[in-house]
Amino acid sequence: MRPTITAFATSPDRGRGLARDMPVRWALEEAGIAYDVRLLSFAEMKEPAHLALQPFAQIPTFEDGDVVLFETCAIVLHVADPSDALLPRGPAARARAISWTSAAVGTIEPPIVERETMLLLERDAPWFADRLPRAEERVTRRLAQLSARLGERDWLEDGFGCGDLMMVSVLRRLGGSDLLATFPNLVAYVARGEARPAFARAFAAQRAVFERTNEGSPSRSSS
Ligand code: GTB
Repeated sequence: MRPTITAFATSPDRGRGLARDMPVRWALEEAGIAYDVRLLSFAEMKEPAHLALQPFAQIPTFEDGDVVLFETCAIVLHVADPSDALLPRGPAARARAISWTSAAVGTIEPPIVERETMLLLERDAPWFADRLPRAEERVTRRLAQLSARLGERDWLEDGFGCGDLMMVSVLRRLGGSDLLATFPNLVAYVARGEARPAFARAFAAQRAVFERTNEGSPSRSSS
């Protein structure tokens, strides 16, 4: 039996792999787990059937037998759990990988999402011009700290792990912004993540949804 995840039927990211089904797809690909995808419209996300899985009417979710999960970080850690490729066996290294996975969503992502929300939804607010630089400073402060820690290493710990998967996923939300470009080692880090074959498979799968939708329809896919 294959796990089923949910994703946008029509993602606002237009196939750029920025929605949060992407790290889940990537983790499944790294772990070598085939999966099904249930695509949801925004209306379907608000229906009781989906709310039973995700109380906040969001994607992604993950169903595998009696394991029913929401929250990207929790899903990625669950998928990573039995996989040597994503979570090391030793308890100390394992705990470090979990720390980095949590740091990606708990420490690095919030200022990135705050800035993104301002740019997308709040440009017309009277305070926008005043507050944007401060939001960008908050992003830059975290990027500088992360950059200093990563240094010249390929990955945050010894070898690629779910902490890197989550961190690269979060950094990708900065796109080609100048904020990321200020830190060449982070740009190279993101590129290393994107160069992984599992990333490419996950990216292609979500991109195919966008391309099919643009041609004109379906509501289910497998990968
Ligand atoms: N904390 C939850 C988790 O990590 O799983 C957050 C889930 C979440 O934010 N889901 C978003 C969602 O369902 C999609 S991924 N939003 C619908 C809603 O809340 O009504 C976030 C996202 C959306 C769009 C882009 N984009 O267009 O680039 C990027 C990321």
